[in-house]
Amino acid sequence: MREIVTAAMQMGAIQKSDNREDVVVRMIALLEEANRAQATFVVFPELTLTTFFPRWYMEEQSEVDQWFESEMPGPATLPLFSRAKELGIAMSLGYAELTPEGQHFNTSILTDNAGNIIGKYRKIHLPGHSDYDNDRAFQHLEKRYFLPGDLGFPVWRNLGGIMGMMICNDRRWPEAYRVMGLQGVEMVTLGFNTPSVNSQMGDEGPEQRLFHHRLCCQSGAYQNATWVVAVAKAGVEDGHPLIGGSLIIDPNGKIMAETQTEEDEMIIHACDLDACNFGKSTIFDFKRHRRIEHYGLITERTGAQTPP
Ligand code: CDT
Repeated sequence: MREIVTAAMQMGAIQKSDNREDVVVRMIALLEEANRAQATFVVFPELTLTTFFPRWYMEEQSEVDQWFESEMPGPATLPLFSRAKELGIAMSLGYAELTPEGQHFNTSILTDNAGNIIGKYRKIHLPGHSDYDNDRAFQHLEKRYFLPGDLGFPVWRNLGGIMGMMICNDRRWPEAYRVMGLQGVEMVTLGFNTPSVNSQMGDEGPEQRLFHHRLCCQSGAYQNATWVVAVAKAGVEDGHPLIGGSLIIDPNGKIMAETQTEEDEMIIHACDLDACNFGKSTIFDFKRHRRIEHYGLITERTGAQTPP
């Protein structure tokens, strides 16, 4: 057995007016709870430190930049890193990254249990749009505020296992899991901010949104024989609801734990990475069964083209 006691740290709503210091206090409270439950690895959501600001249309770059972190840890996040180090707890954490070169990314980092950052992933599948869209009930401006990630889908050895990260919309794309699956990934972490209603189809509410979310995460886990730990920022942010449904999913695609609220809520599971071995050596033994000579279109073509 190679068990990692893993906690999904769902965060409830963060309002526009909330500050990072207060959010970090909430995060440390969850960290203490995870420690009492003997977790050694915790996963926080996408853009953990602030409200989901891409719902707001902004024209001034200085206004946009206030939502970004130019250092990690920075003054507001240092207490979290210090406490995690004292407790020997490794973390996965999402935030908006502003690089020294002035680039903006939707980023997730991985730390070891001594508080060192050992991995960084920048969100590749950015949903939404770049310009104000009158036809939507609310905006989703990730394409305006972020560049597409430039680091690929790497994996890292941590806590005795092989770990990868993706962010929110990435979970809807099987390619993201598979690129990590081809590197032997045993646990994928992913944070999300998913609006409870489809801005382009009001009939699509939380039930359907949760269905699609579980469907993507469970199939990604099963088809790559990996644990998936999916963590929400949930609740109503300045009138805009986000789904909860944080999940810990085993390599068979089964949900082992799921949050029940849209508040700050921890769920925990002892994830045995050796449970990945059976799937990886049988039905999803990629080396024996994949037929890459037929997969060329996946990298040659972006959009669908129908036959004449
Ligand atoms: N944060 C994020 O990626 N949210 C998307 C919303 C898609 S609708 C524009 C998601 O896939 O949940």
